[in-house]
Amino acid sequence: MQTVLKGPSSEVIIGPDLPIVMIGERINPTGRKAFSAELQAGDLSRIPRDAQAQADAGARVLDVNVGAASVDEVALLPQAVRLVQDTVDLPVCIDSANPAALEAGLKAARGRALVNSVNGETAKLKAVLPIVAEYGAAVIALCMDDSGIPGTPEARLRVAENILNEAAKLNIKPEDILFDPLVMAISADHTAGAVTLATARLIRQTFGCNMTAGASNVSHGMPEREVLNTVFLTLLAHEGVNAPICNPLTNGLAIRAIDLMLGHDEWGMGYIRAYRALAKA
Ligand code: THG
Repeated sequence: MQTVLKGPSSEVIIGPDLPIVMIGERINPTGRKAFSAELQAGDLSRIPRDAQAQADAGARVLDVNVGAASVDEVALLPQAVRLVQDTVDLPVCIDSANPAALEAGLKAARGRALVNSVNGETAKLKAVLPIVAEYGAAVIALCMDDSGIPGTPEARLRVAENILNEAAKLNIKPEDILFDPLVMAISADHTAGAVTLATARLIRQTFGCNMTAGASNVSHGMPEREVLNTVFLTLLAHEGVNAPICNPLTNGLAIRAIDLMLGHDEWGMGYIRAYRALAKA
């Protein structure tokens, strides 16, 4: 099963036997005070720099999230999307909790974008899936619904199945859905990583769909976050998460190492190229 995304004049394919597609997470005000303040002042000048740096570090898709407190996302998200794609020829992953902002972002996006995100909540399905269908986009589907985030892998799988069925009604195909098994902080629950990994395995076995995950969420509140993030990305990849949302500046070389170890990097050229780029920078 292959998910095809497009930039202004580029194409990215996500599939089980292909190299991992990094979705760069850094255009997001969460935990970034300076960027939040800039967004609140309407200053988007950091975005081209962040976009270029992530692309240079191997990101193949860029997440775009401008959801700082009191920001008008409907106005700002399309501007941010245009700025990203004026800088780098990559598909965008349009990240907002607000369906109107998602639609405004889709209008501004060139190529074929990824919508971040829908979930199994009745209202979300109703608001987001028709937009995804109308724009012919792909979509990230979070394994949670009106009762919250299920505690077991089996219950998360049932949410995924429900989303697949609702999407099918609008002719959105399984290959155009990236499931997100949901990554929670390991500092709050030491079984959180295991539940996410088991969910990913079930989704891969049952539906064969491609998957994403916000890997960096796992390490909130813990020391040496990079160690935890790298280890978790490795385990996630082994369970079929082939398009993680992560920080390419810190995870780029590890991602290429994972590809190499999984047999997805002939002669290790991807790894060596990433090493050389890092050594030069
Ligand atoms: N699933 C999906 N989308 C998502 C998430 C997910 N989007 C947002 C988030 N989770 C993934 N993106 C981030 C972005 C930043 C961080 C974590 C996940 C992060 N930021 C640092 C902090 O908060 O401390 C600061 C980063 C910095 O200064 O560079 O950790 O799960 N579908």
